[in-house]
Amino acid sequence: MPTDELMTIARSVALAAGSLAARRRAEGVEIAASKSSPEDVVTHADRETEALIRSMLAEARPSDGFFGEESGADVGSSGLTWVVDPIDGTVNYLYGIPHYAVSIAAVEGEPDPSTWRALAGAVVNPANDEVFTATSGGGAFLGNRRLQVTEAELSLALVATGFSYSADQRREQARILTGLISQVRDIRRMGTASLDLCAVACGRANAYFEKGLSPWDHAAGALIASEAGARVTGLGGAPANKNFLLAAPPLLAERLETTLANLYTREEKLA
Ligand code: LIP
Repeated sequence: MPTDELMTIARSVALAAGSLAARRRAEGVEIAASKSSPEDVVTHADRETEALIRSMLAEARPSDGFFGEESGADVGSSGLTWVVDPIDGTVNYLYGIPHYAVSIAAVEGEPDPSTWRALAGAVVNPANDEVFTATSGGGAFLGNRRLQVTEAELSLALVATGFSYSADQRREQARILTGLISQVRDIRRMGTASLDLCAVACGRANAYFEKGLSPWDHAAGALIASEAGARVTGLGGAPANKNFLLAAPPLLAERLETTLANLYTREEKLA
């Protein structure tokens, strides 16, 4: 199927799921369970939204695989997998902060960010009706506006980042931030990886980096950022992965990656 048709499916499903998530938010959100730590929660709306996404994708593309944050993975027979975060920015959503997103990407190959090829993606923020989309080789868009990153000096870069649900990992991340913050314009911690990547794509942030992301956090946003001209990478030229992801215009990405690599200990680079 052409990538623009995959993107159309991702966008329409994300819009429907976003409407559901917004309705549930207005009705009041309740925690269903905690996951990796008490801070890492899943709401009933997360689960309901992923179930809607899963059913719509199964109807549209019954042979494809599915890899979702809340309901796990099903291998398909088509060679394509839908990588889904039903509500990215769950803590923002729980607290009523209007900065969360439905993130849906179609990838070719195994649902492994170090090997997959992202073909199409959509990130929808139901709180402000912004719709970010991209297709591989077809560009990135906010609505109908094509997106293109612009370079910035490191010292004038507005850098987005995020923190782990693990207190020990947050302690390490804060140490890195202490070393970085005096070398850049400022830091933003907005709470939603997919929208952080879209922020890089549309110039609301010059760069974004984070350690410990899950595949569904960045599957669609990384495609949107790269199609807008950003370099999306891991440390030391590795592909973006759970260990580390950075997105920025190419020259800034190189400077920021070098700066961060000098801040991480050898052990942290591998963790
Ligand atoms: C979140 C990411 C965010 C990260 C959080 C969490 P979730 O995803 O979007 O960037 O800092 O720790 O991983 O859990 O809301 O889907």
